[in-house]
Order: sequence, then structure tokens, then C-alpha cells
Amino acid sequence: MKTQVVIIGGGPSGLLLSQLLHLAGVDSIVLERKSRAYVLSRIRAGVLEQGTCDLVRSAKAGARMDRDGKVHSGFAMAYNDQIVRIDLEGLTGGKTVLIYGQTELTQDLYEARDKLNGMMFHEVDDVEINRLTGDSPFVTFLHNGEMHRIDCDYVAGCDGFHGISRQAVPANVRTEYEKVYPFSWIGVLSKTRPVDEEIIYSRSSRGFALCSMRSETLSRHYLQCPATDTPEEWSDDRFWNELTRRLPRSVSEQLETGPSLQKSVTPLRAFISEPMQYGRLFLAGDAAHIVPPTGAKGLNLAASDIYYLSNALIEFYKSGSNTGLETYSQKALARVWNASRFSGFMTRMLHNFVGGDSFDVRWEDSLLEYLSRSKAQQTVIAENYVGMPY
Ligand code: FAS
Ligand code: PHB
Repeated sequence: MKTQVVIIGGGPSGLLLSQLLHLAGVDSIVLERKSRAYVLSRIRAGVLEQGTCDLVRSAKAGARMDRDGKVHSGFAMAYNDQIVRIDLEGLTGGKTVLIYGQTELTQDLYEARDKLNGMMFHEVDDVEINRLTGDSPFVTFLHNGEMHRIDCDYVAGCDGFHGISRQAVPANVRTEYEKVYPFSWIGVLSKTRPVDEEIIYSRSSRGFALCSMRSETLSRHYLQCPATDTPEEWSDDRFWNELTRRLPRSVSEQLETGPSLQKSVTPLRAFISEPMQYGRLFLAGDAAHIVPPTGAKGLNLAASDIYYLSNALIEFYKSGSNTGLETYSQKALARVWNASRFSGFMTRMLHNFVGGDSFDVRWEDSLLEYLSRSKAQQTVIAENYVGMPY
């Protein structure tokens, strides 16, 4: 087989890239390790920046997102029974975020690919990337018991943190920066009314809690938990009781509990692999970087990577110019590092660090006190939360 771009990974990054390239007349083939059903069963991000929404619309996959997504003009931070609202719209000159689940977005991208008869192989194995430093790379993979080879011009590594493409950047070329947090998040999806109209991030002496949602009848909550915890250790009762104890009373008395539809534990880490390109390989999304979800940046960074990469590839095929391709990694990393810094700041401010001594706790309290009084500090948070310009 032959194509212009082989895309490894059929999550949001890979699907969005293949759709944008297709609409610009650039051929691609997506290789996905799991089944379509498995990819669509994952419950992940929920907050979309305007840049992400614009990109999804330009991919002609935004109709349901615009119909069902909920515009949020602010969010709240709760601590010591106080609540500070961050007025995103007022502090950023009108910018907002959209609440729309990654699962729904992935479904929309799949349907958009189906409409264009996009080429995709599911349940592939033994994907291997070859000859990246020449001008004719090729990818081999196993599908339905048969080995296949695809000759191409470029390879996009969109295969997430546990994928293989990052390893194709030689160890002596690759620099990995990692910070593993001493805790995880236990997340619960429930068919319950959200506790508030907007998202609430809560810092308490018992640990962090997050009240989010997917619709007016579907809630998504998270609790900071020990890094070693498993979903099985958290019964629904234990989860709801602990969440209640980590929220201000004015919030917890509004909490509607109910059976969990999905429960998962996500370890918190910050990870960035540089450079995000090597020869004919370009990394995008979680394949290149992970941010702690406290800043709601993971999926949005995948989108900005795809914005830079799709424009660079389209520019090459339309005009022959390599400029976008040559500057991809540098451009993408600038935005990744900024989002990683913001996500680290939010994580530091809102979580109890295991072994954190009283100095740290008092430092975090004073930061939140300052935040409650300082429009300047609230503006810093607001402009990063809505997303810095691409
Ligand atoms: P993905 O990991 O989504 O997709 C990569 C795809 O590549 C997968 O489908 C995988 O099966 C496939 N793949 C892997 N190896 C392969 C191989 N060798 N060959 C072929 N295919 C291969 N972000 C937020 O903003 N907020 C959140 O609350 C949030 N929660 C998260 C919870 C969890 C458990 C995880 C893991 C991530 C979460 N994230 C969150 C981040 C998440 O949303 C990612 O940023 C987003 O999925 C990135 O999309 P992709 O880059 O496409 O990577
Ligand atoms: C979510 O709704 O899943 C969500 C919202 C905000 C975050 C992380 C996750 O910071």
C-alpha cells in the first residue's frame, strides 16, 4: 500500500489529523491498535478551548458539539468553605470554554471519517516505523494475521503515552522531562444532576475534589487519591461520602448521588518528550506529552499540535514549502510547556502533597487567599484556562 501520511493512533489526535488532511486533499491511513468500540468506550476529557472547537468545526465534525456542548463563562475554586469564581469571560475579553466530552468528540470524528470513507485499520499489531531519516519511510503492521506494508512520505505518531512512535526517536536524540505526582485521581461518571452550573475545583485538608459534568443529567467527579489506589477500592458510597467531606457545605448539600456508570483511576504526571519530530516522523498529543488534568489541557494540547501539524503538511503538499514542517516541534513545544506550567501550578495549588509539611500547606492557603482578592492573579488563571492563542 502507499499513502502520503501514515497516522499511528486513532484517538482524537489521529482522527482529527486524518480528517483535516482529507479535506485538504492529502491522503492518509490511520492504524489503531484497539477496536472502534474500545476507543469509544474511554471516558476522558470534558473541557474544550475555543481553539479546539474551531479546529473541530473546520474538520466538519462540530455539528453535535455546537448543538449539545455547553458554553461555560467561568468556573469556581473552593477552599476553607470559601468559593472564588473565576470569571473567564469577563477577565479574558469574552473568551469561554465548551463542556463536551472527549468520548462524544471522538464519536463525531469517527462519523466524519465514515462520511469521507477515511481509510483506517483497527486492531492492528506489531506496528513498526522504518527509514525515517530517508525520504521514503514505510510502516509495517499485522492485521487479521497478515503483515502489511505502507510506503509513505510522512508518519504522524498519534498513539498516546503508551504508543510506539515516541520510541522511534533515537534515545540519543530524545530528551524526556517527567514529573510523577505522588497521587492519582479517581474519576466517577454518574447519571446525576451536576452539583452546580459550572465546574468546581475544591481544595480541602482531606485532598482535592473536582465537580464537573457532561450534560444537565450526567456528572463527572474526581477525587485525589493515593497513587496506588484501584477503582475496586472505591465503592460508590465511599466515593460520595469522601466527595461530600471535601466540598464546602453550601455545595455538598446540593450534591445528588447515584450509582457510578464508570469508575477509573488516572495517575497524575507531567511528561514532555523533545523534540516532537525526527526525520519524517512527527509526534502529536499524548504521544509527546502528558499534563496533569487539573488544568483541563490534555485534549486541548493534542488539538493545537494537530493544528500546527495539519497546516504544515498541507502547506508542503500545496506549495512544496517545508517551513511549517521544519518549525513544527519548536512551535508545538512552546505551547506545550506553557500549558504544562499552568497545569502544574493548578495541581500544586489545589492538591495535598503526600508528606507536604505545614509550610507547603500554609503556602497554598495564602496563594488561594491572594487569588480571592487579586484580579491580576485571577486573570492569569483565566487566560491560561481558556487557552493561549495558537
Ligand atoms: P490517546 O491516548 O487518546 O489516543 C492514542 C490512540 O493510539 C489510542 O486509541 C490507542 O489505542 C492507540 N495506540 C496506542 N499504541 C498504538 C500502537 N502501537 N499502534 C496503533 N495504535 C496505538 N485530558 C483532559 O483535558 N481532561 C481530563 O479529564 C483527562 N482525563 C484523562 C483520563 C485518562 C485515563 C487518560 C489516559 C487521559 C486523560 N486526559 C484528560 C488526557 C486525554 O484526554 C488525552 O489528552 C487525549 O486522549 C489525547 O489524545 P491522543 O493524543 O489522541 O491520545
Ligand atoms: C472533566 O470534565 O472531565 C474535567 C474537567 C476539568 C478538568 C479535568 C477534567 O480540569
